[in-house]
Amino acid sequence: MKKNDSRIYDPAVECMDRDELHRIQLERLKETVKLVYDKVPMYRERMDAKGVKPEDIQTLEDLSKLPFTNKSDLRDQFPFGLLAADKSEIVRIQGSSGTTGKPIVSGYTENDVEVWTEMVARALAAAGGGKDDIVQVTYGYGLFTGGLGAHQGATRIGAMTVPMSSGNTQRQLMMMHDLGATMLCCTPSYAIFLGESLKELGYDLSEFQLKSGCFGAEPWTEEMRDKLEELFDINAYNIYGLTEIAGPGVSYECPAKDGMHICEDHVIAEIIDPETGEPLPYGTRGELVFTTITKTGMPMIRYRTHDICVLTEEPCSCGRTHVRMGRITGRTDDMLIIRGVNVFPSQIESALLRVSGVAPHYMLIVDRVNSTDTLEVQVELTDEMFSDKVADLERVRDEIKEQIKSVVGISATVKLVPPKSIQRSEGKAKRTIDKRGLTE
Ligand code: DLL
Repeated sequence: MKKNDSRIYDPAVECMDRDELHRIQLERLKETVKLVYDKVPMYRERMDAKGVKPEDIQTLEDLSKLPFTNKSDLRDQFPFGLLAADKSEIVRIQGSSGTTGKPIVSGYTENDVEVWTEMVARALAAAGGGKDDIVQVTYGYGLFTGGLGAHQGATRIGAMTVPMSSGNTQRQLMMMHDLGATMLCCTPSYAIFLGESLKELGYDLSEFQLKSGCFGAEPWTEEMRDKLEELFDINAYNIYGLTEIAGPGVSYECPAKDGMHICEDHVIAEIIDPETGEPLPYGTRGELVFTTITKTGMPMIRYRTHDICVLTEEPCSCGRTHVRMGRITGRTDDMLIIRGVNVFPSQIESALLRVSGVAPHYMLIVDRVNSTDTLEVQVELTDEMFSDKVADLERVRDEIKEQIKSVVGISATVKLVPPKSIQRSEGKAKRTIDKRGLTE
């Protein structure tokens, strides 16, 4: 593994005394609560319903008096219902998958883009990034926050930024080799695929300059870290984030590689019991909840991420004082992340419903073959279709594939199965079999 030349981007903030940090958090929390109460009808109505006024927030513990926010709120308020700023102040829209075919979107003011940029700059510096680096950004550019987020952070640290976006493996490797990229930002699964392709295409690793990578947007494991560090001879760092809060950089790993520091001067993290909604102490596994305290476009109050992890307040050997979150070990909902794309079974269902002749009985089988996620969608035929000609069945299969691609944005293998062959469940239908072993 290459030498670790990690830096602390903003020591005054990242290594701040925790009492001082809490003081800043409280001040910012009060401002944010007042802002949403004044500007966002949904928050005002919910706070009124709970009998909470902005003045009731006097300590950080008072946060638990506030109502939760969910992905469904972003869907219901789509596209601009949750804005706390005037639309004319919004300079960017980013988005991610919702539970239906429509994405959920978040609006950013200039301030929000700045805050987010700073978060990613911290992550890249922690991974050794600086002005002498060449950062290859292989996250997708577009509504997805990966590409533009990493791009902004890399530009901020003064690195030479290479906006490759995702896909086209041969071209990625050629550029990485010819430009001498020193850092790579992409999903961990694609990074493994790139590393394996590098070998297969006969490249000599000693001709590459790569020293580290910031990998995230999907769950991964320590085994994958070992593999990546070996394949590229680099330091592989985890980076976490979500569109609703900012994008990548909400938390990031330092050289201790023992959890991701949360940018606590910009967000307050809680762990709650997903069943009861009660806050849980540090060290207990539960659902991660974020409240933004510096966002002005679309602040989020107690946003339930559905990601399961543990928070620790234990001091870190790197000197940063912000709490760390462990790897995401599961979700409390049925969201899958396939090739870095968030996929809800309900989206597949709505794609199937657009095709006549198929029953709404289906099963998603997710696997990882040669380091690439695969999705097989097994779809039950109706009795009428079952007796149809092969050509007709092929047409149905192609149509399903097309609809899935258009609704979900990823390609799937479609397998038509006989009527009544997919097991019926008495309770909540089990729609997915995930064979990747990434979550508990
Ligand atoms: O995935 C933002 C991002 C881009 C993070 C690039 C890191 C790197 P969304 O598309 O909104 O945003 O998806 C957010 O992805 O709630 C987690 O379930 C999952 N996720 C993100 N990072 C990690 C990670 C981006 N490091 C959802 N480990 C989150 C595990 C992750 N899961």
